Amino acid sequence: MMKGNVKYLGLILLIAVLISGCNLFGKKENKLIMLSVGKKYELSSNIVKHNTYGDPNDTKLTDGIWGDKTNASDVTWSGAMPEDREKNDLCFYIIDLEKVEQIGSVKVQAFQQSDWGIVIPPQITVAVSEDKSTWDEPIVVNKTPNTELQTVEEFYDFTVGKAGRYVKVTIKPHHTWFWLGEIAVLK
Ligand SMILES: [Ca+2]
Repeated sequence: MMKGNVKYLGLILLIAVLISGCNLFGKKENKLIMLSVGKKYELSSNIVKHNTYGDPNDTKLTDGIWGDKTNASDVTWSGAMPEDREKNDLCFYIIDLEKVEQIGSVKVQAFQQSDWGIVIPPQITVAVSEDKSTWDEPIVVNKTPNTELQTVEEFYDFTVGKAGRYVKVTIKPHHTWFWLGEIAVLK
């Protein structure tokens, strides 16, 4: 009986070590520093926020929390669309990192829930600036939304490799709602 218990304890210890090892590995993977967490951003004036699933205090896109891909109605999502969905003007967000930082990359999370009329943006661009007046050449990521798919979590990755204080993320919507979870500016 005792031997069995010892074996059992050993197994628990082994599992504990494995789990902590995985966590350590995870931490290593997350070594990329998120420069954008807690930083303020401004929105283009044509952005209409969703009444229920919007971003009332302009905090959700830089709170360091990714959107919950299992639930379009989760509070982690910021729902928005262009004022005139026919005209489909570009919508943008400008994050202020508060000082010039070396920016390695930017990662934007979007979500699609077709039956809600939420579709991933066909294009997102990222540009950086040190003074908010002169912008570097935008980096473009295109995706082809498939509205046949009910739910889609999509990440848009931008390799920047430049110094800047302001990060401008421009969304080209799909003539409808777009759901964003986070704009992560990584060192
Ligand atoms: Ca977030």
